[in-house]
Amino acid sequence: MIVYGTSMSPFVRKVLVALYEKGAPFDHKPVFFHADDPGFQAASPVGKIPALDDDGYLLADSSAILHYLDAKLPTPGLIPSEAKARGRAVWFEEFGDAELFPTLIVPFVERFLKPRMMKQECDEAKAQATIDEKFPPLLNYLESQITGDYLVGDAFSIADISVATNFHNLRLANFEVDAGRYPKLAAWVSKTLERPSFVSAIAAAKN
Ligand SMILES: N[C@@H](CCC(=O)N[C@@H](CS)C(=O)NCC(=O)O)C(=O)O
Repeated sequence: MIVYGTSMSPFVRKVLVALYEKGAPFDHKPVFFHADDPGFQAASPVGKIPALDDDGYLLADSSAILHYLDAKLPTPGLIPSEAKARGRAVWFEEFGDAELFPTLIVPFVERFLKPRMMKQECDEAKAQATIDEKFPPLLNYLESQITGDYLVGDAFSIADISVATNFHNLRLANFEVDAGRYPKLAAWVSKTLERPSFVSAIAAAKN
C-alpha cells in the first residue's frame, strides 16, 4: 500500500494517523500536490494530496481513503456504527475538512509556508486578522462540543483525526489554543496530538 503526499498537509496526516492507529504497514511517498510522479498522477485525478495505491486500487481524497481503510482494516474501528454516533463523526470530519481547514490554514500559509517553503513574504496582517475575526466562532463551537476525551462517544474516531489534524498546522504557525479562553479545547488538542499515531504522522514530515 502506498500513501502519496507530504504529511505537512492536514489531509495527508489524516490518512497516516488512520494507518498508524490500525498498525497497517505502508509505504509513504511524501510528494507535493501536482507532483510530477506518474504513480501519484494516476492515483490523484486532480493532483491533490493525499492519494492511495493499494495494490493497484487507486483512490484520492482523505475522506474516501479513511472510509476505504476502515472497511478494509476494521480494527480498531474509526467510524462508529451506532446511527447517531456515526452521523456525528461524519459531521465532524466534514467540519474539519470544509470549515476548519480553509480558515485555520491561513496563518500556516502566511507564517510558515510562504517564508520557509515559497520564499515569499508573510502577510502577518492577514494571519492576525483571520485569527482575531474568523477563529472565535469555530473555537467557541468546538469548546461547546467537548465533554470528554473524544469528540464522539468514548472512542477515538475520524472526528478526532479530522479536527485535530488542523491544529498541528496551527502550531507550526506559532498559534496555540488559549487554555484560559478555551480550556476543554486546549486540553483535547494537546492530548490528541500526543497520541502515538499523531506523533508518528507528524514525524513523517521530517523525513
Ligand atoms: N478533499 C481533499 C482535499 C485535499 C487537498 O485540498 N489537499 C491540498 C493540500 S493540503 C492540495 O492538494 N491542494 C492542491 C490544490 O488544491 O490544487 C481531501 O480530503 O483529501
